[in-house]
Amino acid sequence: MKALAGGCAVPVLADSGKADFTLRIGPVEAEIAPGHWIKTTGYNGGFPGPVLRMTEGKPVTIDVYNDTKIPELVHWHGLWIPPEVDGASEEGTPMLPPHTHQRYQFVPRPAGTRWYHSHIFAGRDLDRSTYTGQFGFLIIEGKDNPARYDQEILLALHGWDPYLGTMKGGDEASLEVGYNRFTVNSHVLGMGEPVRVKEGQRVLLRILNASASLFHRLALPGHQFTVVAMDGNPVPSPRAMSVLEMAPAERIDAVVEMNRPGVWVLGDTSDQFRKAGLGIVVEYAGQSGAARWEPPPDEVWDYTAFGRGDGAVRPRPEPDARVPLVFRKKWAGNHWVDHWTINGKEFPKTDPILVRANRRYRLVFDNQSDDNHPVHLHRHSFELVKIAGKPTAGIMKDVVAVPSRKQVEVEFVANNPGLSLFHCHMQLHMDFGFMTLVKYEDDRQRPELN
Ligand SMILES: [Cu+2]
Repeated sequence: MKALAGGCAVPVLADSGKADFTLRIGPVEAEIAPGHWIKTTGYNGGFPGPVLRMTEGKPVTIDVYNDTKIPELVHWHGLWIPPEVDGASEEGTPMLPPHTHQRYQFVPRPAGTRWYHSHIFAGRDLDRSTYTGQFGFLIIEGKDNPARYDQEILLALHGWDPYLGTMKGGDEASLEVGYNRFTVNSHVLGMGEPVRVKEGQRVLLRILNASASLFHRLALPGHQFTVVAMDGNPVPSPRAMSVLEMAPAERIDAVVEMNRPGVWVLGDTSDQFRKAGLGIVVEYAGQSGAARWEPPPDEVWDYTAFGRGDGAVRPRPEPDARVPLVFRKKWAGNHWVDHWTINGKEFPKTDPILVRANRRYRLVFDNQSDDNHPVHLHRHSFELVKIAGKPTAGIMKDVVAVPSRKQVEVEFVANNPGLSLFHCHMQLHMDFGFMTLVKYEDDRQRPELN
């Protein structure tokens, strides 16, 4: 991305010069709680990885070094970039072999809170992919910043010491992933630096659920979160909430007015998760003492609360096509990992979602299972249209949680040709069938795909 020096006609090699960012994938040892060490894989020697701040529309170069023993791949989650660099081998991004490096170049867009993470198959190996410390914020600054705030705080949630076990009991004792410890950023609740605030400040929290499989609900006693963006995209109706619910891979930007001085726990509403570390202390200037927790009021999390007010009444133009996608569990047996199907088939045998450029598609998710699934579409954003029967408009996301036994409808414009992965973001689900590809039928530039 280096400019040619004054009038020189010699082309500059694409990989010459210093990259804007460098990531080294390698082993990490970290003390997340007193005497409790985690051995994992991370970026640049720790977790979360470095915050990558980019400007919308300004090309960037990123050098990624793989210092591990296995092929790796970094996915730039939520960006509208080509499949060759998106970071999904299913789309055609080349894997990064052990002890090699690769330079990635792309134009970052759209603006907002994005992130990056490993996107490889883990299967039953819980030392791989999103179970590890390979996650970090990627923030794309836009031309105008809609939220006014005095301080910005980044919080990434993650589970540790994962194990495969039977959580529910009963007849269908399938294996699921559990965790013994949780961190916000690099430490369990109570260890590490608190979030330091001052009375009267407006603090912008950018929160990322970097869990490989768990939903989290967060509260900060006596405070409200005004949700201004979801998955990095401004919501039409910002709204104050006592509790934030986040599916794996979701991001929320929320502004908190610091108007209740004290020392507080910003943590998971589940006692079990919070006591296992999922939280961080918020400390007002001049205040001291033990951090306090109070259970929040009961509150229902409903995406449509943040939608355009007229979403329920204004007629919506009919999409060019509707694509029904039925999600089902294929029980594999007691103490086995379940398999998952989309329209009756497991990846890689799933039917691709065929699209034509610049047409609008309605994806109709029908979750015929007992789990909630956070589904993710690569390289595109989609608009929420209907959540469990409730119409809405104007909320743009790249992950949506489809509740158990419910239907969710979203629309997207096929405006970024090339293979695009669609999958459940729970690592155990995507690895056992819950994945398919969006394929452009008129993609002449990529004849090998036809
Ligand atoms: Cu799932």
